[in-house]
Amino acid sequence: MITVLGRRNSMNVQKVMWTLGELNLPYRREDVGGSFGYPPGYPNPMQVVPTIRDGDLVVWESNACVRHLARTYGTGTLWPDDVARQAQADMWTEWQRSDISNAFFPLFTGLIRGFATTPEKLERGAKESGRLFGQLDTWLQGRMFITGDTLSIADICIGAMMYRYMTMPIERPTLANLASWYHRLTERPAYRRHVMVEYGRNPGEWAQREQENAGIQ
Ligand SMILES: N[C@@H](CCC(=O)N[C@@H](CS)C(=O)NCC(=O)O)C(=O)O
Repeated sequence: MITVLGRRNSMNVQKVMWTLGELNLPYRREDVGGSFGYPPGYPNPMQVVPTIRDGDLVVWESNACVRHLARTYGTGTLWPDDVARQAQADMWTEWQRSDISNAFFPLFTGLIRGFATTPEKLERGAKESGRLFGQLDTWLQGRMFITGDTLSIADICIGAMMYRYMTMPIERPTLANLASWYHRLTERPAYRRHVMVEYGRNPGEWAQREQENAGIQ
């Protein structure tokens, strides 16, 4: 049984939950982080979520958690079994953690969570996110998913952002391949269950949704 420590409305936790759902693995999730705080002895030195326990092994850093689960339980599916596709999955997973996160997180936290920002920063974040997602749109031409015909860790790490990117009140460029890919994600039961979690429009609604999601597995 895998234990996930992390609140349900965290995008980084959602990556892990979605992975578990795709792999059909049994799990237990505990509410940690945000308004739930951190229990004594929480085994992540960074004091952030998610953290997973898989037997005696503790893993933190969301993309490392996704990789661990995919390599251990999803080789040939979420972790492709040929080296070219592994490299592509890795490449885009790194891109999620670096380029697109740098553009998207200040936009999301400024617009929805009430973190300090300015209209100029929000505009820049939306423009830069649109530009970067445009690169992914080009890559997706002729591909169902990021590494080909089947879902991989790259789709999970980037796709976990997409629900928010596509539903936030921001300007988005028209990107047909990206929109089709997103639509394919929304048809997956594990995506609907773990990622398409309403997050509210402001800090008050965010806090309310966080509590409403307490205890949901
Ligand atoms: N690089 C880390 C970032 C983790 C992170 O910053 N998580 C956020 C939630 S998405 C967090 O823990 N925020 C503080 C909190 O919820 O208490 C990862 O990918 O796991």
